[in-house]
Formats: sequence, C-alpha cells, structure tokens
Amino acid sequence: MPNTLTLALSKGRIFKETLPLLKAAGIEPIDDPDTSRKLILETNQADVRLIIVRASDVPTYVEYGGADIGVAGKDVLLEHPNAELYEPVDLEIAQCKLMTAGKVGEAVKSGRLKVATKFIQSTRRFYAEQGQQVDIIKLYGSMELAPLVGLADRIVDVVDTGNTLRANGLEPLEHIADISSRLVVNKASMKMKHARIQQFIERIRAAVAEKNND
Ligand code: PRT
Ligand code: MG
Repeated sequence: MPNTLTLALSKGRIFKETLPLLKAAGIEPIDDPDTSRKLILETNQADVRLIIVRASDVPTYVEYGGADIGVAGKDVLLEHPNAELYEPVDLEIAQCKLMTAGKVGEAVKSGRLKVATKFIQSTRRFYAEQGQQVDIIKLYGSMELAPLVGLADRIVDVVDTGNTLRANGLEPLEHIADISSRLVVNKASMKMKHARIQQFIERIRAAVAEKNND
C-alpha cells in the first residue's frame, strides 16, 4: 500500500524491547500481541501497522515486500547472507552472544566434531575459519539436549545469562559473535516511500541514542 508502513516484528523479547523505541517514534500498537490472536496490529497512527511473524521469518517478509520494515536479530540475519535488505540501525536490543557449547569438563575430542544447531551458516563459517572439520546437524530448538543424548559433541546457540546451558550440564566454549537486533528495510520501499521511511529511521536512531544517554 502506497502510504502505509508495515512493520514486521516477532512476539516475545523483540516485541517487548522494540515497543519503547516505537513509542519514542510516536507509534503505539492498539492491541497487545501476547493477549490478542491478531497477526496484524493497528497502531495509533492510521498509516502504520505491525505484523507478527516468527523471528526467523522477519528477513523473508521484509525482503519480499510483505513488510516495509522489520526488526530481526543479527543471528537470524547471518542465516540469510544473500538477502536483499538494508540494515540501517543497530537497535542495541535483545542482546546476546552466539557461542559454541559442550558438556562441562568434557575432554577435547580429535577428528570430526558433530555440531547441532539452527544456525547453519554461522556454524559452517566459524568452524571453517578454525580449520576444524565438522558435521552439522540441523535442529529447530532445544539444542541443549543434543550433547546430553549423544546426538552431537557441540551445539551453537545464542546465550544470554548462560542459565539454560548450566541447567543442562553444558558450558559456553567459544564466542562466535555479539548479537543485537537490527532494523531492516525493504529495498523497493526505501525508494518508493523514501521520505516516510527516512523520517522513521531518524526517529528510531534518536530513540536508541536517547536510551544510551540515560
Ligand atoms: O521461537 P522462535 O523459533 O520463533 O524464534 P526465536 O526463539 O529465535 O525467537 P525469540 O523471540 O526467542 O528470540 C528472538 C531474538 O532474540 C533472537 O533471534 C536473538 O537475536 C535474541 N535473543 C537475545 C535471544 C536471547 N537473547 C536468548 N537468550 N534469543 C534466544 N535466547 C534463548 C537462549 O538460546 C536460551 O535458550 O533464550 C534462552 C535463555 O537464555 P539464557 O542464556 O539466559 O539462559
Ligand atoms: Mg524462542
């Protein structure tokens, strides 16, 4: 739609941490995605709407124009290395680290490692840089389980407090990347709705800077 802005967000931590930034930019959703079943949320601005998608689907919606703008974790963006997107702002929210992890105190094994992860691209790149041969096993969740049942020697996952690893007898090993969420923008939207989107980006940038001054 020519003058509407559609923003793609995922529920949970990204939604919660993006809300104050949107508010500072003058945008407030009418419904709460945690209680509403609606996937399209109207906002206080008639020409701005939010769509609620899976975190890992945000780059796809934005790349193909299902949304003009999105908020996606860098971990997710690293899995879409060829996506045609602009990534104009580091929102500095939903921060965590992409890490390898293994069973506490387990001796280093020689030869090929089995690594379970949903982050195939980052995992392949990391071990290639290390010159380490690995077999990557794609999982969609509960990665922590894989070393416990002998499915894998290592996992690659995002870690915040490390409590989930510890609760499962695992420890973080190597640091792969610092992760935060980014604003991403559809390339055609950036051309067609340039003034509107540029103004939105500037407001969000100001809100991020403001937060850092607190
Ligand atoms: O659930 P779904 O498959 O739809 O997607 P998702 O799990 O990727 O979404 P969500 O909402 O959980 O995460 C969205 C984004 O938040 C991720 O893409 C990351 O960029 C970022 N983020 C920040 C995190 C975490 N911190 C985090 N701690 N994403 C996931 N976690 C997980 C972590 O892997 C562990 O299982 O949360 C759990 C708790 O972490 P600890 O270390 O504090 O125990
Ligand atoms: Mg999740």
